[in-house]
Amino acid sequence: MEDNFIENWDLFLAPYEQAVEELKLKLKNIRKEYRTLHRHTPIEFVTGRVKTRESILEKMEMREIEPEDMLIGVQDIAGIRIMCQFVEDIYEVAELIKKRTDFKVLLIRDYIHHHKPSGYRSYHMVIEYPVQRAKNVESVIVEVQIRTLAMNFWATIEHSLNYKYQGEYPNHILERLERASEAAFMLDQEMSEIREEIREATQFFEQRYEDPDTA
Ligand code: 0O2
Repeated sequence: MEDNFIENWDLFLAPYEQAVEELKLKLKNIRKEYRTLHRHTPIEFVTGRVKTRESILEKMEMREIEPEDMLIGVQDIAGIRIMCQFVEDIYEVAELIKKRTDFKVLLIRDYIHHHKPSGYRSYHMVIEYPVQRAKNVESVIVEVQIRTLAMNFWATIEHSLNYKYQGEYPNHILERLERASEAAFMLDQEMSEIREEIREATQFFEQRYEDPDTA
């Protein structure tokens, strides 16, 4: 696919880079605040990335997205991933995000209550984030994915396999992936059942060992 519909890709991607850096810091600060108050933090860790030019073009080609529809069709040029211990934490983080005044939530896709046919589970929020540039404010779209550690484990493995098989899984792999997705779901359910005990144990442990994120 031709890439000249964007004059300068570095310049185009710069506000997305800035949005990801700022959001990572803001979310890490939520974690820090909870820890300072010695409360269970719903955020375990945060990662973020900006799609490369190649990856944007690849997605557009695969989904037959025209250049003028890029911003609607590729909503995850900037992506933030928030990992949580428990499913309940995901919804707590989602509430915190909805109440923020520094950006706007545009839409929500709950792939936990309605998992994808692939077995993918995660909570997606598409937000509009205003980035203060040198001379103006540029609003960019950021996809925030919130998931448990178990959901993240499954999605990471499936993502790597998808690269190899390009979505055309042999049956035995497909079956294993489906079973692994159910197993991850059950692991989350089991952990939720004993979360009060886990929380107490974690807090006890954390008070003795310094968290590099809050140091
Ligand atoms: P990467 O490398 O992860 O950044 P839509 O399908 O358009 O209604 P959705 O699902 O939010 O809405 O968008 P999309 O484009 O399908 O998926 C966006 C991102 O969600 C993907 O990014 C993945 O990170 C994750 N995702 C969605 N479905 C799956 C899935 O079945 N398996 C895994 N492992 N991840 C998934 P990219 O573009 O794949 O890139």
